[in-house]
Amino acid sequence: DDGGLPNTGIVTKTRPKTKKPSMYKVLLLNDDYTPMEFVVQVLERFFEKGREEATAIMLQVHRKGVGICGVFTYEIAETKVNQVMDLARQNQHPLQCTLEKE
Ligand code: TYC
Repeated sequence: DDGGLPNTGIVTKTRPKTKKPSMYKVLLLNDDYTPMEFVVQVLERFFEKGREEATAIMLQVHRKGVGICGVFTYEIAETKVNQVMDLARQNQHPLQCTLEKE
């Protein structure tokens, strides 16, 4: 079946209607002032990381300048970024968190 209208010669392609949502990386950026312990706690609290993984990600950001906290749909990624930025601001740390389309 070509899925087209009958007797019209119009042929349309059928495809599954379901689309995978675009995914977004949440990134942490390095700075010289945010305490390492604060970054580890952010990763534990908002990204459900255990102590070891949180520490590894924090050190990756510290050494390389940027690191991935996780990959989410847009709405979730945006919420995480806002949660991190709000907590950093409350604690007067310059920590920057952003999102990037995969
Ligand atoms: N570079 C910071 C320090 O030496 C630690 C740090 C790590 C800051 C990761 C931000 O996203 C960050 N205290």
